[in-house]
Amino acid sequence: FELRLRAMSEQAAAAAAAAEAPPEVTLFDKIVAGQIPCNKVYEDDVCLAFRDIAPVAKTHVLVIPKDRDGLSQLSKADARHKPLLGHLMWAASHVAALEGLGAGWRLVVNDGKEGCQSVYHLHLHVIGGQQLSWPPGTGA
Ligand code: DGP
Repeated sequence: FELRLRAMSEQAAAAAAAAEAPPEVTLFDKIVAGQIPCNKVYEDDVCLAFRDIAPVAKTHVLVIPKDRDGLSQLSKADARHKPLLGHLMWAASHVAALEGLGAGWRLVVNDGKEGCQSVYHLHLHVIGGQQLSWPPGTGA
């Protein structure tokens, strides 16, 4: 039941976020700027990785580009973003290694309302630290 309730609230948050115009300055821009604190796991000149405020598993880290460059969501990607996207994939793998996820982990990108995206600043979820289940699907 709790899982179901959580899925419903994530859908509601995603619907609310999708209904609004994407903000000029996102919540994650504020984290990059140090205006909102985060629990940092990894940082370089291109990206920042920090613990998700509402973890879905023992390890749940978000990897974000410091400069969003139009990537409010993955479906906005065009050819110029290829190096950045590659860097983020590498950083996710690096974070998994730093977090000791050698037994396996998952990389998730939620896109848009039906993908349950709630923050419109591209982010990769690195999830693991315990046995995960599959498929993610509808949760119905
Ligand atoms: P998504 O649903 O894919 O858009 O994921 C957004 C994630 O961001 C969600 O798992 C919760 C997380 N989140 C939201 N606000 C904050 C915050 O202020 N700090 C941190 N660390 N995570 C946040």
